[in-house]
Amino acid sequence: MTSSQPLELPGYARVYSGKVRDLYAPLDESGKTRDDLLLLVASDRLSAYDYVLDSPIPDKGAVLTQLSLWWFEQLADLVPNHVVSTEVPAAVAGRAVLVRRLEMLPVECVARAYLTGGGLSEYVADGHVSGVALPPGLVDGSRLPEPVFTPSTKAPLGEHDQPMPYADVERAVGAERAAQVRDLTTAILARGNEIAAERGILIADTKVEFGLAGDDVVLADEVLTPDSSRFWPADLWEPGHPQPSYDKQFVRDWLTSPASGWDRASGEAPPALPEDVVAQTRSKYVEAYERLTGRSFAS
Ligand code: Q0T
Repeated sequence: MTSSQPLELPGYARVYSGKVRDLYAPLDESGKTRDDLLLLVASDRLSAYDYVLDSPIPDKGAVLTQLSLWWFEQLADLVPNHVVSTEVPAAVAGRAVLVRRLEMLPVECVARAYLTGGGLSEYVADGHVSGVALPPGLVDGSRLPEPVFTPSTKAPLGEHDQPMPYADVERAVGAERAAQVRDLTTAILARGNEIAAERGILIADTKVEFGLAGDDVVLADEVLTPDSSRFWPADLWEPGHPQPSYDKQFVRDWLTSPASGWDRASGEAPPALPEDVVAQTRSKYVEAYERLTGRSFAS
């Protein structure tokens, strides 16, 4: 079963729908929303070129949820996480997690291990990314000497995150907290790449979100999935040009081919995907999960 529409879940109130995930609050016996827990539900929706496509990818929500849970375990010695339970309603089995409701920090915590995208644009302009000076001669796809923290603002749905100067992070959360989340974010990406590199995947960059439980910083949201990170196939890595995406390359290639009949510049929504593109894309998510975790994905 493919799941792309937000559901009505008995016993829960929907509190937020993002591009690809939905958040619910559990209701207590008297029907009031509990303030201590949330249900984070991953859909099978796929975004590409800033559109949520009409064609869901079967099992994508479950694969990414299981991958995120596996990464939380791999990172548990670095940072506590928000997971409370994987016992969830049958309608969202495998693709939802019950989490601790945190006071979220108002920062998208991004770290980059390879240079591309917005980080590359900043580097080309003045040799820095997010205030950090980089060596000369780097090109699209170059590995950075070490992961760099490049925070961004949380933009409302439909808008793009903006780079956030580190001094603004300090003003928003305090200098000590800023240094803590900076160091955690780069450590998460470094650990991710240590593990992924042995398994043929490079993680170019990633976005994580932290919340507070009292004074403790807790890792929230999803972690080191292809939706929160750029995954690249290691065997095709060749600095000097844009790298193929591990998960979305079939979709991008088809949407930009004459076969789709779609013109990205037209402002029109992209067409539905052919079933072979859907199947190939599903296979890439499953392959990433199986390579990284060494587990088989049984749907
Ligand atoms: C959150 C309190 O994109 C988001 O949700 C996807 C639907 C971002 N988001 C996270 C929260 C979480 C989490 N995760 C938490 N543990 N506690 N808020 C709110 N929005």
